[in-house]
Amino acid sequence: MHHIKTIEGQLNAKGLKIALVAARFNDFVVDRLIGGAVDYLTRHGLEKENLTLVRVPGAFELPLACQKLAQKGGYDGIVALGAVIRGSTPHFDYVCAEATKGIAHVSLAQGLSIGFGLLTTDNLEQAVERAGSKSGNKGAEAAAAMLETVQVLKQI
Ligand code: INI
Repeated sequence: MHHIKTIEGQLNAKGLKIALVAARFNDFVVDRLIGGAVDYLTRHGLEKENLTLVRVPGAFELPLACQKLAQKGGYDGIVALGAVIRGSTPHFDYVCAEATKGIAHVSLAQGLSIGFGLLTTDNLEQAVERAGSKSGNKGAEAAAAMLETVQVLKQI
C-alpha cells in the first residue's frame, strides 16, 4: 500500500472560492451547520472574502441553487446544507429523495464537488446531535469532504 502511486487531496482551502447553499427551513439547526462549515473552511485557510452564503427556502431548493452557481462558474466547490426532520412533514421521504438525488445529479453533471450536508432525521433531537453537539457537526464534515474532493480532482 505504501509503495503505490497515490493521488490524494490536501486539506488546504487557501485561494479557493467556495459557496455554501443553505436552507432556511429548520433554521435553528441549519445555522449551526453553516457555523460548522465556515469554521472548518476558515481554519483550513479559506479567506472570508472567498466564501459566499446563498439561502434558499428549503432542502428541495438546494439542487437548483447549486446548479445555478455551477453554471455561473468561478466556484471551486459548494457545500449544500439543510435539515429535513421527519416529525414536521408528511413529505419527508419525497423531500429527502429529491434533495439527495438533485445534489448528486448536479455534482456529476457539472463536474463540481458538492459537500452533502443535509441532515435527514426522525426528530429534532437527532438533528441537534448532528449539528454541533454529541455527534459532531455535519456542516463541518460536508465542508471537509468537499475540500478533499476539490483537491483530489485537481490532481487526477
Ligand atoms: N424543507 C426542509 O429543508 N426541511 C424540512 O424538514 C422540510 N419539511 O419538513 O417539510 C422542508 N420542506 C420544504 C421544502 O424543502 C420546500 O422548500 C417546499 O416544499 C417548497 O418547495
